[in-house]
Amino acid sequence: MKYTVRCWECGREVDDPFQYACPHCQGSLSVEMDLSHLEGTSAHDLRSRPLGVWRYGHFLPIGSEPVTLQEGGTPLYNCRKMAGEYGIRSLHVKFEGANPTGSFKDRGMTVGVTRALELGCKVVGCASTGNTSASLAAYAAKAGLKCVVLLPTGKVALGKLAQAMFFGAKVITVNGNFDDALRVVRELSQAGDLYMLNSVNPFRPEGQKTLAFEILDQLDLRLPDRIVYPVGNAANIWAGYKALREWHSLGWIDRLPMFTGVQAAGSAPLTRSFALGDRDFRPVEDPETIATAIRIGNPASGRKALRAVYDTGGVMTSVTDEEIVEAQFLLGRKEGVGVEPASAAALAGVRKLLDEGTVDRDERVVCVCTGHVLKDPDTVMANCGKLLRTEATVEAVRRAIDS
Ligand code: AN7
Repeated sequence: MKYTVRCWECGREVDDPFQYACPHCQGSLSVEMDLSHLEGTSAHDLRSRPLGVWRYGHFLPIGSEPVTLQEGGTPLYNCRKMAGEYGIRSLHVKFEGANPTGSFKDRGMTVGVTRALELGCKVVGCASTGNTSASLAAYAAKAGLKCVVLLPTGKVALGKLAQAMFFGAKVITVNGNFDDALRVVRELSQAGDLYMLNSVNPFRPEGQKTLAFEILDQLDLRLPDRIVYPVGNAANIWAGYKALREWHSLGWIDRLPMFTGVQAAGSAPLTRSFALGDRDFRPVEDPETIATAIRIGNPASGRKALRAVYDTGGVMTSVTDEEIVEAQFLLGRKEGVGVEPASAAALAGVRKLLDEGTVDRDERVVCVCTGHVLKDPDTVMANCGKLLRTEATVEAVRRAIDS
């Protein structure tokens, strides 16, 4: 695998594997893959390999045996009833909850933790709204690495916290939000305390590219009109765009779908700047939303995400907590698919954009649903009505059924 790590802003090559920003301009980094050996091939040539992250090894900057939990290969559901409810031609859900730790983060972590081993690191760490920490903890366990995770106190869904602790990470909650935790982890990584596996590490989004590759493979390379992502720290939507740009550069596809991002209304810095037509953004100081996964005010990959949206004719929008919960329950009860609130934001965004007329009813849309419903049982219980408890008799149970 030949590749170069470059500053995404100024284009300079960055050789030091322990830099997470450009030493010259502080811009964010990106891996540039040399794909010349794939010229003259097509996406069909990969079809004999099992669906999953490592089907796409040619597009990943890893030369060693990967640390893998068999991530990727998640279902793409054709949600006909949801499509009917929303009044759109076709709506697919890419269900990332089916990954080993229940979120899309596993795609980046298999690459990131393998990279940590290649570099001889002993300690890995991240800041997280929850899913990154759960995923890193699992892959660090598999790799035999020490793992440190920093979480915002009181704002991490129970399932995610339980996973990080279960897999043996050193779990530290900081008094502040995700943006504060990321600042501290950046400093720790610069001081050499740990190898940082947040998505500012350019190897993480490389793994996350495979989410978009899989969507196209599962649609037999019939491009959807639009792919909709929930947006928090903003790396995933950019990774999808980078992925399809790579296939486009090889001539494997002839256009790109419209990359569309959805933020929660209480933490929507990118949506605000999109509305102004800006390519940069101002952070939100006190982000707040029920979708704690995307409760992020200063998205590290915000500028990259805006590029993905502008370059493909997509949009950024935001949805309220009520709209998120409504979409989450509709998907569960119409389709039997359980996703966490942040993931449901993507669906709620589709409904809103349809109602506004921004999304056409004739479009074929794919929603990326990033995490499993079991990640956040508290939100489910708070919105489910109450349990029915009765005497253990047929009569009492019949009364309860009819109530
Ligand atoms: C379910 O775990 O940032 O826009 O620290 O868990 O690439 O950040 C999680 C993000 C969407 C947003 N859906 O993805 C973390 C973290 C779920 C998530 C996102 C996250 P990005």
